Amino acid sequence: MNYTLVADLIGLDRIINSDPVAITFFIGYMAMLASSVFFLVERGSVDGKWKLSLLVSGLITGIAAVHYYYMRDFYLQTGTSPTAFRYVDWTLTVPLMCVEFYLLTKPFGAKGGTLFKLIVASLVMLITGYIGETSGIDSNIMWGVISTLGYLYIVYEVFAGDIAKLSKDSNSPALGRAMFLLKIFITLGWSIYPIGYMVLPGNLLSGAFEVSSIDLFYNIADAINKIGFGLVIYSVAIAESNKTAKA
Ligand SMILES: *C/C=C(C)/C=C/C=C(C)/C=C/C1=C(C)CCCC1(C)C
Repeated sequence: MNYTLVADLIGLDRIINSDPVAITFFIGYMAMLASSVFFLVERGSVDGKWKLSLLVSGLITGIAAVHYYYMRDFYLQTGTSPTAFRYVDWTLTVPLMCVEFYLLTKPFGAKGGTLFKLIVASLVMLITGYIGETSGIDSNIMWGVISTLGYLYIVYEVFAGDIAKLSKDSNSPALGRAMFLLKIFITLGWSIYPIGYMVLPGNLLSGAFEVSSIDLFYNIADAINKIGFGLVIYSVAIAESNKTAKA
C-alpha cells in the first residue's frame, strides 16, 4: 500500500497536521480497545463473583472502541462532531456503569429498583442532553439544565441514596475503597461533560473555546471515566480475590 492510502485509512494526514481533536479520537480508539482486551483477559485472574463486573467493564470500553472507530472516521470526513454516534455510545455505556454500581452493592442487598432508578436518571440526562446539542442556540441552556438534574440524581443516589446506604451498612473495606474512588469519578470525572457541553454556541462558555473542542472535552472525559472506572473495579476485584486465596 502506498503512503497516502495508509494515511487516508487511519486519518494520519489530519493527525500529522496536528489536529488535537483528531488525535484524541485516534488515541481514544486504541486505548478503549486495549482496555477491553485487558479487562476480558483479566477475568481469568479474579474470583467468580467479580467476573461479571470485569465483563461489564470490558463491554463498556469495547462498545466505546467501536463507536470511537466510527466517530474518528466521521470527524475526519466531515470536520464536525459525531453527535449521534456519541449519544448512542453513551446510551449503552452509562447504563452499564449503573450496572457496575449495582453489581458492587448486590452482595449487600441492592435491589433491582435501585438499578432501575439509576438507569432512568441516566436516560433523562442523555436524551435531554442530545436534544440540547441538536436543538440549536436558543434552547441548549434549558435542555442542559434539565439534563443536569438527571446527573445530580445519580450523584445523589451514590452519595446519599440507596447505593450510599448499602455500602455504609456493608462494613466491607473493599467496597468502601471502591466507592470512595467511584465517587471521585462521578463528581470530578463526569463533570467534564457538562463543561464540554457549555462550549456549544449560545451556551455559557461559547467563545472561550472553538466549537470543535467539545469533542476534546468528551474524548478526554471518556478515557478517564470508562477506563479509570474499570481499573478501580479491577483493583478491588484483584485485592479481594488475593485475600480469599490466602485465607
Ligand atoms: C462513558 C460515558 C459517560 C460516563 C458519559 C457521561 C455523560 C455525562 C455525565 C453527560 C452529562 C451532561 C450534562 C450533565 C448536561 C449537559 C448534557 C450532557 C449530556 C453532556
